[in-house]
Amino acid sequence: MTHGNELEEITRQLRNHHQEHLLAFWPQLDPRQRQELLGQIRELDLAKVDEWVERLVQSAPELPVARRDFEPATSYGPEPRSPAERRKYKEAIDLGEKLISRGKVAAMVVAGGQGTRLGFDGPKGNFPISPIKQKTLFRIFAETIQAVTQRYGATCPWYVMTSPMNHAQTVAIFKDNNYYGLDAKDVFLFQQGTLPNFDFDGRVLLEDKARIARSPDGHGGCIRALARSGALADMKRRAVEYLSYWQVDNPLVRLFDPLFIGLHALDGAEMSSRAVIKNSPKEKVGNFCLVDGKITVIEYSDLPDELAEKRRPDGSLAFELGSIAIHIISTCFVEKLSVEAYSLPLHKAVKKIPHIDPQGHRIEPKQPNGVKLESFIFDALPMARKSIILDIVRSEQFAPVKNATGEDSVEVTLRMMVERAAAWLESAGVKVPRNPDGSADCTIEIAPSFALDQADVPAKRDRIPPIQPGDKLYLA
Ligand code: UD2
Repeated sequence: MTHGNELEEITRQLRNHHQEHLLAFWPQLDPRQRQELLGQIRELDLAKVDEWVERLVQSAPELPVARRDFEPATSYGPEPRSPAERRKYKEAIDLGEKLISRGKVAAMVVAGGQGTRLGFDGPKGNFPISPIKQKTLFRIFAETIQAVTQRYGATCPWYVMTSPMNHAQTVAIFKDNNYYGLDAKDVFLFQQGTLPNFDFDGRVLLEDKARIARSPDGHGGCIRALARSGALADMKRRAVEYLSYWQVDNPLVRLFDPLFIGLHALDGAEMSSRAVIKNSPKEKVGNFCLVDGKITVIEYSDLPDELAEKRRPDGSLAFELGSIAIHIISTCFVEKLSVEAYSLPLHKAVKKIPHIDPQGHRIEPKQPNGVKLESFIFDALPMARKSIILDIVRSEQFAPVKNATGEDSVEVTLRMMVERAAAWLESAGVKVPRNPDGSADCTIEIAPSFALDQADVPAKRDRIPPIQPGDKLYLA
């Protein structure tokens, strides 16, 4: 097809799908820009675009299921609740350790988000968070992986999902930091896909005259990205069977937890989750519900108030299990999901989207002006043959850094890191100076090389000096 014919054909198609404005600036573009724009338009699946506009952009978001169908989900507790469970936990820990030491478990972090709420310039994984050494999130995870590798004598590959918005920067950060001491061949950085952005009338927005406005396709995009990037093939080559999945914002996450991995494997689960007991009915975490007998996450914004507020006779919340986005995912399940038939549903997010207007002027909106579409990894849960939930003690494993101030802020995360370290030392008989309000009157940072969890501390008791009020103590 000649260039002219192709342009005519594309114009006709765009007109049929009410997207002809994408070529509005064609006469002003140079040949390179024209090629670029045509390439982007060719990549748009216009039939899908129509479907998204009708079903998502122009309609109110649908509840995933009718509200009468929600039931609270149940979980394993952080500690066994019966002698039979005690035996099962022991068996699970043994199995989990065996799987890690045989190299069957890999780490996977989703780090493609734009981190706008934190107001940090650059990939969020590069945010310095540790209380004394100012280690970045990426460094803390890398040191944890290294400590696990040393403990179990196995290679634990690390898959890091980025997005086109931060991939090059993330790669440069890993290179500049020499992969934080990990072997570069065991760190696999791969990019998620993007989806076009829309105005409220369903028109695809232009970022500039030759470029369609797009944004990352959500953490659910990891399924397709794992397959497309070759990461899934890499896992299969290494005979990895389980992925330890987490979000880049949580420095307390316990990677490679033998109990969690072992319970998942013993129960024959395909995708499993960690949960916190919610601290309020509307805490901003997903809610684990049972829908048609399947574990399903309903986002806080979608759980009807009367269910969020519902209480049991003992006063606890009926829907108390909050999703903290920590999962074990079997690689065979990823493979199953990566087949089109299992594609995850898209959700609509109304956002402020910079774009150019029909006159070509750059607009930086002050109010939400359009729609981004995303898929969520937790929507895969009901597709799993079997799924289990394991509660955590919040102060041990969950302190996401999301905001500059207020809840889930840097200050809260820092405090939780210090308090966890203090609690670990106290459990080994170390005297930690405390303020009248009970908070630690000192700053403590424990490197993963020193302890991966509380149980590692007693053996190193003689390496811990006495702590005076106001001290800064780094243990590595
Ligand atoms: C997420 C969960 C919420 C709860 C909470 C725990 C959703 C919709 N909600 O809330 O239920 O579990 O976390 O902290 O997920 N990301 C990508 N690519 C994308 C979008 C996000 O990699 O296209 C990553 C991002 O880098 C981050 C994670 O996914 O690591 C979470 O994204 P978020 O900060 O948008 O999620 P949040 O805080 O709304």
